[in-house]
Amino acid sequence: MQSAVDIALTVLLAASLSCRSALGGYGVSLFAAQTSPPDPCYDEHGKPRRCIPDFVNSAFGKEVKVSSTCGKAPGRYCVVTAAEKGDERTRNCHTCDASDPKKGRPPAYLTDLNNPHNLTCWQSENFVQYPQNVTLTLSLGKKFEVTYVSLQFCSPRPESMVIYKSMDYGKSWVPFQSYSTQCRKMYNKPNRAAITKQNEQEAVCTDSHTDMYPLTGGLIAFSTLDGRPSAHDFDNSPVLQDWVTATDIKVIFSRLHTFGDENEDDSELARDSYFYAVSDLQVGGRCKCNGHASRCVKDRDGGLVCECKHNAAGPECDRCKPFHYDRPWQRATAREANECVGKSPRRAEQVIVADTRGGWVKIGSGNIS
Ligand SMILES: [Ca+2]
Repeated sequence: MQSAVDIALTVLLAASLSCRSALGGYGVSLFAAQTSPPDPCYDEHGKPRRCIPDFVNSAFGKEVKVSSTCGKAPGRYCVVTAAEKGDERTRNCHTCDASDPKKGRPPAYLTDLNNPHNLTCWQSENFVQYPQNVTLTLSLGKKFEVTYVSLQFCSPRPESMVIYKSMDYGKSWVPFQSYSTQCRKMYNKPNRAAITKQNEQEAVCTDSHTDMYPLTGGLIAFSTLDGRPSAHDFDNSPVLQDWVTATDIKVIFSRLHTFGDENEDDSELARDSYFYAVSDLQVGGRCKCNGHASRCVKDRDGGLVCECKHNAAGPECDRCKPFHYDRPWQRATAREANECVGKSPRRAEQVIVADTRGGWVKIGSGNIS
């Protein structure tokens, strides 16, 4: 129950605010000072315009499911070093132990803060060699438009690996790009095939970035639009808009590089030197909102959704909200916001008043907008 004083205060406050509003917009400027910065989805005149969420590393802090991690039972691994290619190699051996925070190399180290002065590396078990593989699977939680996928290695880079994407939360997967010294043999694909307008949505295999050197710190960075002819006209390319869309990313390490010593005399020492280790997995891109939202927010269930403007709706602002179907939904472009058009009925109102003869008559009806 409100006390009499409270009610009196409320009435006074309401009265003073309405007075200020009436008196030359004082009330308006009072509120303007308190509101957040202008909405990027509208220009200074309130006209809708395309808006997009910030560019982020959507892998950061997310859980990566990994098929193999060292240290379930504490075990030896050896790091091979050589000042340069052809130099004599030395091995320094350590222990991987998942139960010891100082000696564990867990999957969480794939997506933690990447500090170049203190690299944290996830590491697989030793010698998971072809035809066995190691997979890393990452769910982004919703559709993103992915610009790049990158991996920074602590071990040598793999001899063969594939990056896949899913657009349906992991039900089906398509390759994004593969890397191999033997594209044809491993993945039945030509090496560095040309991409034309006819096959822009096709994954390519390349032998670049597959050298065993550097033995640590090597990078693989796949740029989704690189070399694709319609990239400069992305707004008008539904094929490429589809190509960059992903809900999940999977990386399969197919084959380890070795020095060929794994079957020699001291094969155990050699085998303990071959594993996959990665310090940073990044998926650079933007939350996909089709140009109708400037940010993504958590919904009631904790899932990520676009904060749709322009009368659009859906997790990716991929449809029009009810009563706004006056023209078909469209993605916003740099030139045209393509907002959904229509009017929401606040209430279907019928105004009925008493007529002079003692009966009732309807004097107005319909939508108030
Ligand atoms: Ca790390």
